[in-house]
Amino acid sequence: MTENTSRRRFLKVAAATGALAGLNATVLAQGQDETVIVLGGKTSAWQGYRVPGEATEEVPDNPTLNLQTGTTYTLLWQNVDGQPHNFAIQDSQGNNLEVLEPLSVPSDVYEEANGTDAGESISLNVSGGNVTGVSTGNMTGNMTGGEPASDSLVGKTEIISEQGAVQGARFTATEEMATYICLVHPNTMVGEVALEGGDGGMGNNSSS
Ligand SMILES: [Cu+2]
Repeated sequence: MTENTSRRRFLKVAAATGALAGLNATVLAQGQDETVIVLGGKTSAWQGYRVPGEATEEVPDNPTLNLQTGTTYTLLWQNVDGQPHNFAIQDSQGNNLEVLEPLSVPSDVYEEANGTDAGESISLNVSGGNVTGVSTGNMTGNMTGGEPASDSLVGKTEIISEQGAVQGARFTATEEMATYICLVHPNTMVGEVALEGGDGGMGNNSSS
C-alpha cells in the first residue's frame, strides 16, 4: 500500500531562512514535511488536492494519508458537490477519535492554500480557531500554530452542505488512527490513514 509514495518529499530544505518574522521558528524541529492536507468532499470519494507523501498532482480518490505519529496536521476541505459531508478520523474499530480541533477557514485563505503548487511547501497560520493565512516556503512562518487546543477537540466535524463551503480541522497524528471518513457517506468517502514511525514523537503511548 505504500507503492505510490516513492517520491515522498522529506524535508525539502529551503534555502531561505527567516524572511517572515517567524513567531515560532523552533517548531520546525523534526523532519517536518507536509503538515497541510487539502481535500475535496464529494459523494463519490474524497478528492486529494494536497496530500502528505504524494508528490504528484495525480492523487487517487480517497488517498491514503501518510502521517507521522506525533506531528500536527491541518486539514482543509471544501464541499465539492453541494451534498452534506463532514469529517472524522476513526480507529480500526470504527470509533470516531476525539482529536479534531475545528477551524474556521475563510474562503480566500482556502483558495490561496489550494492554489499553491502541489510541490511547494506551505504552512498555515492558525489563531484562535481560525486559519488566518498561508505561508509559502517551509522554513518560515509559524507553521500551523502549534498543537490543537485540547479543550475543544471533537470526534467529528459539523456537516456542511453548501457547495464551495470550506471547513478546517487540526489534529495530532496518533497510532490508533486507521481511517478518515465522511460519516454521511461512510461507504464511499473513506480512506486510509497510514502512520509512520514518528521517532520524534511521544514514544510509547500505547495505553488501552
Ligand atoms: Cu459525504
